[in-house]
Order: sequence, then structure tokens, then C-alpha cells
Amino acid sequence: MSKPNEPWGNTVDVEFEEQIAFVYFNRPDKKNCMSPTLNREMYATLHALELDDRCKVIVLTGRGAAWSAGMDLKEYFRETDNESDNFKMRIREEAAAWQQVKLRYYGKPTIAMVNGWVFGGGFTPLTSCDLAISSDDATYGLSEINWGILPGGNVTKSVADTMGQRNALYYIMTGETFKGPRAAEMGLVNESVPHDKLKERTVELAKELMKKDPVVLRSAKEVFKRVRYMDYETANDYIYAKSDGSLHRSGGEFRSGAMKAFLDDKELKPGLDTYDKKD
Ligand code: ACO
Ligand code: V55
Repeated sequence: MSKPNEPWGNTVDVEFEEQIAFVYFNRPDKKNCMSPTLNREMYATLHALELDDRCKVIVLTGRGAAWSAGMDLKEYFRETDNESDNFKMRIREEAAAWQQVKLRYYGKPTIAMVNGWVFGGGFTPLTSCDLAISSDDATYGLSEINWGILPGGNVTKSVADTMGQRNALYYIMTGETFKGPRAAEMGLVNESVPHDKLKERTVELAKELMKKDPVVLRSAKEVFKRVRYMDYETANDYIYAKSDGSLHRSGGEFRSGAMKAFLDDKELKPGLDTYDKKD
């Protein structure tokens, strides 16, 4: 049984290691496909970890051979086909709540560590993570068209944002699979690495993120994700507002300390290194 502050149930699991929370899709027998239950448990898990001091970075990954094989065709689609419209809308909302809102604007840095299969609906949480490291062996596919639907649940939007029009339409329309190195080439993930280096590289990246001012880092990613839908003038104003706001919330010591280390003490080259606030 999970404890009250550890709401992950059977479909999600969490391991803490070096201030990283490894959040697992935990239905390996079902290739980690996303059922309504998993969607609810993932929301509760992420919500709790945002306030959990045991982690500064979230790594989203999968148990077994899959990252996630997309939505559960049985529990999410077929078994709800005959439910009421309100019921269908509710399970969609619960999927979007963690995949498109909680994870996309998460309070801590998020890294997708892609260990295996990613299909269809899996692209939405993948692209909501700030960064993504793939195994060379991972296999990706926009398989919707192979079974008679178009990529929904904002999968289409996710790939429009990350893969470019030619690539996105190619994979949307053919349903062909591709591997980690191709995912990296297209910009769907940051890097693809040999499978046995996947965790090591992910941890290295997570540690780099931990050195930054966390309040400013949170604003930096939120600003990026929101400004792409704004015109230039609104974006400029919003960016200044978020910048001032984040310095107010953090206290600004990281910024002033770094300026002192560079301008006065000459012990930092901020172009080359992160300021070490030595706390
Ligand atoms: N929905 C429901 N069940 C699934 C899903 C899924 N998306 N993916 C895998 N499973 C289940 C299988 O039905 C099987 O269940 P069972 O053991 O009770 O029979 C179990 O997981 C293992 O899957 P296999 O197909 O036996 O595993 P295999 O290694 O041969 O193939 C693969 C793996 C390629 C991932 C295959 O399972 C597959 O094609 N899955 C569907 C992928 C997909 O198209 N997802 C939907 C994308 S569209 C969307 O998300 C809206
Ligand atoms: C997908 C489709 C959905 C959904 C979530 O294609 C993901 C993926 C058609 O509805 O609710």
C-alpha cells in the first residue's frame, strides 16, 4: 500500500536517487499503455512530487520493454465506447490534466528517459517533458493511422512542435516506426545514446540542472512554452514580467552572487560555467 504522501498505486512507481525522482510507467505486462487509472495515478504522483523535498528533478521512464505504448486501447477506448459523453469527456480531461498541464508546466525540471516503445498517445507526455534522452534501441511510432484514428490527445500538436512539418506528416500519414537516433535527428528528443549509457547520461543532465537557481529555471521553461503562442510585443512584456517575478520569488542571491564572482572576484566565467552558490 502506498502512504498518503506517496499516492502512486499499482500503475506508477517512484524511486528516489541522488535527488532525482525516477517516475515509472509501471504496467510492463501491458507495455505501459495508459489506462484511466494510470492517468489518475500519474497526476496524483506528479502533484505530490512537486512538493517532495526528496527530488529536485523528475525523470519519466518505463518499467520493462516500453516507455509507453500509448493509450490503452481496451480500458481507455473500447471499454468506454458505450459510456456516457460526460464519462468520456472526464477520462480525456484526466489524461490531459497530467500529460498536457501538470507535466508540461511542472514546477521542477523534467527529463523523459526513453527506454523503449513509444506509440501514439505516448508522444504527448514525451513532448511535455522539458528534455528527452533516448536509448538508441527505443522504437517510436504514430500508429494511430494503422488502426483507424488520427493522432488525438494533442499528439498532432506535440509533433508539430517538435518534428517539423515534413517529418510530422510523414509519420502521421504512414504510421511507420523510427528509432532513437532518428528521433534525435528530428529534434523529438535531445540525444540518443547506447542503451547501456541511458541512465548515466540522464543522471548527468539532471545534475547539471540541479546547479541552477530553481525558481529562475522554472520560469525559464514556462516562459519558453508560453511565448510561442504570443505575438512579439506581448511576449516581450510577458518575458520581462516573468523575469522580474522569478527574481523576486528567488530572492536574486544567485544572480547577484554570480555577478560578484565574475565582475569583482574574477573567479567565474559565466559563459563557461554555472555559478556555485556553495550552500
Ligand atoms: N493498449 C492496450 N493494450 C496494449 C497496448 C495498448 N496500447 N499495447 C500493448 N498492449 C498489451 C497487449 O494487448 C498485450 O496484452 P495481453 O498480454 O493481455 O495479450 C500486452 O500489452 C503485451 O503486448 P504484445 O503485443 O504481446 O507485445 P509485443 O512485444 O509483441 O508488441 C507492441 C509490443 C509493438 C508495443 C504492441 O503491443 C503494439 O503494437 N501495441 C499497440 C501500440 C499502439 O498502437 N498504441 C496505440 C497508439 S494510438 C493512441 O495512443 C491513441
Ligand atoms: C490519443 C487519442 C485520443 C486521446 C488521447 O491518438 C490520445 C492519441 C482520440 O482520443 O484522448
